[in-house]
Amino acid sequence: MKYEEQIAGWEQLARSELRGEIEGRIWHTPEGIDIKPLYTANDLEGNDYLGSLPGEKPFLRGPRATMYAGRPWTIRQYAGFSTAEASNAFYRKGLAAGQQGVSVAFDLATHRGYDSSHPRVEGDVGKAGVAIDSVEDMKILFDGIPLDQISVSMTMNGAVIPILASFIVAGEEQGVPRALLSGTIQNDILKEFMVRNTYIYPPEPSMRIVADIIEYTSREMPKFNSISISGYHMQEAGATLVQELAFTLADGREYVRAALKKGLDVDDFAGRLSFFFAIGMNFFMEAAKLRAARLLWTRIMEEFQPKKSSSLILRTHCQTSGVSLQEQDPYNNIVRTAYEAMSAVLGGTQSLHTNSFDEAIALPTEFSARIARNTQLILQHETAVTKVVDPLAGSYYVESLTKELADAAWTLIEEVEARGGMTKAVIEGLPKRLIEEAATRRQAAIDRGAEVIVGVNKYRLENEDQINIFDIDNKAVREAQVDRIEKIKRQRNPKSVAAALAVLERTAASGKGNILEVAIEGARARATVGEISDALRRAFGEHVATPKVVREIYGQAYAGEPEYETLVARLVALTGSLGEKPRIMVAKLGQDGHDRGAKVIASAFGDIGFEVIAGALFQTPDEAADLAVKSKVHVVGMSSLAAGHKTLAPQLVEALKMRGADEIIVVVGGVVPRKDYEFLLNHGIAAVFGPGTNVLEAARAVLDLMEGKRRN
Ligand code: 2CP
Repeated sequence: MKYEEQIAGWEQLARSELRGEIEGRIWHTPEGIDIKPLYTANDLEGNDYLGSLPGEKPFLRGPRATMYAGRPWTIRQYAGFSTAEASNAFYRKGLAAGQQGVSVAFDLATHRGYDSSHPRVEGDVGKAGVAIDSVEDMKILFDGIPLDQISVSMTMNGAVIPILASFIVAGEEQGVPRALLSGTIQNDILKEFMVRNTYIYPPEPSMRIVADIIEYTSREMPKFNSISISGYHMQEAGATLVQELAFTLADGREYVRAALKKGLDVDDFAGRLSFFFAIGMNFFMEAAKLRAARLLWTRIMEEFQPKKSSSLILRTHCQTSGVSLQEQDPYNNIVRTAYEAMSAVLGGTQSLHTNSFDEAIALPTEFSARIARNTQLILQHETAVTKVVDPLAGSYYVESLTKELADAAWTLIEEVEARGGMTKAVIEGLPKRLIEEAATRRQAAIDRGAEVIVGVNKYRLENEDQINIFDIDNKAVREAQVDRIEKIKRQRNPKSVAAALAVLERTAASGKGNILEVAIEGARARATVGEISDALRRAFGEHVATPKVVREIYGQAYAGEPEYETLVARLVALTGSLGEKPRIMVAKLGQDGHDRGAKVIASAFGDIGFEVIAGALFQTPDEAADLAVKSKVHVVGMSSLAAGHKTLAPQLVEALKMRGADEIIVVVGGVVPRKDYEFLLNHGIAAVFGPGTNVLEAARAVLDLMEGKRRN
């Protein structure tokens, strides 16, 4: 029988099993790729890469010939909290228990270039990462960890100059010359403007910083990866896998151009560019995404005509998806993470972080961190997945998916190119808008139950057992950091500090010289992270984003559905009785730049019929209260994802009271552990919406509060 006839036979069988058309079983993915129930050899037609081998161009099957059969991926768990001492102890324990590399999470004050003593960061110090104010903290962070043997990743973008400078000096003072330091600095500023928001300076000088770091590390630190070009945060912010792939690679191309503009030879730095992707729950598509990424990166790099084949290779770190973790029935997260980890490994990652099951609500405990690490150890030692290179190769489905993803991403990459490259596209706001639209669409799909999340919108438990979670005494950390800063300032030579900072400011302002090179002198003289950042602020200015809200995506997804229309009608009635639309301000306080939740809420509430005022990022409680009063809002919705809520929410309530505006209803949404609800409710917060809240339910609750207030 001919193959076509065989397939026609299958179709007939399938129709009779389904008692209907097969077309109804096609899954229309958010990526715009239609997934069929069956893939056959016909789907491989026109696929030019089936015969390629791992370690060879175009590296689709892996960057190394032997992959994990030669050396397994690095188990690199991202961690950091409170003080350098506490984080150091955590790293040492992790390394003793099988972790193979270190990955530092800094707190948001450090990310944004503020010392712990700065008044703007009161709620942020030591919360979502470790507080690092100077070389002294950095030395404690790596005490007893040999920096010539253990590779260190540092997730830092905004304050990348003082942090990398302090790391280099800490290495030197540990007896490890910079040429022997191995590791990776994230140093990927473009995605900060799109989604992650820990930028400090405007895009153009920020790109110079990236290029200066590539220049310096390629010359002085041959074992160090100068950048980790990251799609992770795009997916976390709601990007489809095609968007994540396209924008990340387009960012990479932009960084290569920035480095070439500095006069570097492509072969001197390309081999030390690295990548970072998220791995979510779409199991095969995620693995295919990594294969497609390597294929497309080779295509992009060939344009620059490198001589070394290593310049064409995409090497990547992966992290299991944070947004796939749920607060409800949290042990399910262990299962989710294990599947995601397997997908990353089948896709051929070089390094991997597996999330802890409690990370939807707090930083990991020792217990949850152990399970996360063991998830990878079990993969490496018990499942035999390391024995064979690229085991998915030749799969009709995965090969077809790899090509479809690559084609779709390439179209988007070309669109960015037509707009003049990624820096321009970012300034115009194209990627940010597309990602926010995708995020809003997805939220509507979850709220409507079209996308099932077990334990959240289906199979939900009636009673949830509370799990132990880890909390940080933010006040104690801040006091300890302030004491250390004061001690350093007493002991250092003020003249050397002032001179180093003046040189740094001049180097930045003049556009000549290497900023990292001169910042190292500042760090050595014990200039703090805040002082070095301020010198650059004086030269470059600061970036201030204007918040924009996407419209008519959430509403469209719900159009005509009774529960949505009922809510819209309630809004119309309330608007009639108020004589104006109910006004809600969505506020982000402190240095928490995670704005996916805030953006989705603003967008959905706007569609339902509220007038939405989107507050700027990084406001203090006083600034937010001023804006709320000026805008005459009825409700402030504070979105908190970085654990600052217990400090910042009561301060906001107080600030409104001081302005005589205590009639404004304050609600809090985001990553708020249940054990904090009572505290917030006792401090003037009217309602708390934790992770997994259905947006329509939140809107209903806000309306109840407003109507209740009018009746009283
Ligand atoms: C690898 N090697 C091999 C083989 N495989 N040698 C022989 N046979 C093999 N099969 C060699 C490599 O060439 C390298 O040596 C060494 O072994 C280490 O391997 P690697 O593949 O380079 O692994 P790595 O050192 O772990 O580096 C992986 C990355 C790096 C991806 C290149 O950039 C990295 O570690 N990134 C991590 C980023 C990270 O952790 N980010 C955290 C994000 P040579 O070096 O001598 O060649 S935190 C996220 C949060 C959410 C946030 O951002 O907010």
